[in-house]
Amino acid sequence: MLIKACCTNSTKFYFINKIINCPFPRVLLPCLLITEVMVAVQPITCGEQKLTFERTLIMGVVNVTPDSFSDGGLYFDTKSAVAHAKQLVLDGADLIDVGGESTRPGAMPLSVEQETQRVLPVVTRLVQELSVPVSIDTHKPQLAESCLKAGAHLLNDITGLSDPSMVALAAAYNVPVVIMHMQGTPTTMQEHPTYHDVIAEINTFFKQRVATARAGGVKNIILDPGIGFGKTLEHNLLILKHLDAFMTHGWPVLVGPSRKSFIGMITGLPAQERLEGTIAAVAVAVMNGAHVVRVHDVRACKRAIQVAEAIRGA
Ligand code: HH2
Repeated sequence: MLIKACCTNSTKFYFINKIINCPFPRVLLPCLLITEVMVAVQPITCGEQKLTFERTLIMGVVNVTPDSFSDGGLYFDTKSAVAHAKQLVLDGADLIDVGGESTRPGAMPLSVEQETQRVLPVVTRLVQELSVPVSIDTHKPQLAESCLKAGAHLLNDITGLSDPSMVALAAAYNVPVVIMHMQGTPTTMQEHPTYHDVIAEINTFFKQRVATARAGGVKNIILDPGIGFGKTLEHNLLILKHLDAFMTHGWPVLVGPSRKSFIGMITGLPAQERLEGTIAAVAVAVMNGAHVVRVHDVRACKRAIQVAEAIRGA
């Protein structure tokens, strides 16, 4: 059922079929305002491949950094980063996302030269040696262009295309872009995240950035509400609970809860011990329609996704 009904609060969505089947008196139905039609997403062309989203896809994370919040230093040299990416593909990753700059809260920006030195050799090898699309996690146009020239298939921009050069690059190289929402910058984003209505405000951001990207010639877009990027614990929980509210733009939705601090706030556990919390968040995301999940623990999440999808499809 693709038509959605919406109550006065934009965060409260109900599928009409659920309402009709439920014991609420039918007289309530006219009170509901049908505001949005959920559009089935089109396949996205990614290099030679088409991502069809018939199931939730897995984006495996490769951090070529000394300081990432959960795996900093583990894959800092090209050899171990490439080996790790290959293992993630064997584990079930549908895409690989390569990043060279940590975006953990409080992180200081890196120069484009340093970031390029870290990721370009990795991306260059992965596009030749992997069977899945390779994404570059950067907001710096100079690095993005070097990676696109080397054959990268997708741009993952945590600043949501705030730099117009990123729009121009995605259009010129005809690659899909992940438009992620963030309030503030990684250095300051967790100081005082404030929203009147987090879901509505992210949707407004998506509307604006999608319009800019489309006007600039970008053909394929993936939307990401940006778990942990200028969000409190409550904001992150609401985003996961109401993930389907972001499906109304007609573009696939990606979500990245993996090992993030909101899981630590709930469980009291450090980043290396957040696998079970990650799996719970991924299962909820799948139930709420996530098209792509960005995770570190691909094998375990793949198994959890298979079960969540079977339940969703029952
Ligand atoms: N999260 C991180 C980095 N990039 N990109 C998207 N689209 N969505 C996310 O949620 C996202 C992202 C942070 O995770 P990680 O890369 O593991 O950590 P670090 O930034 O410390 O390297």
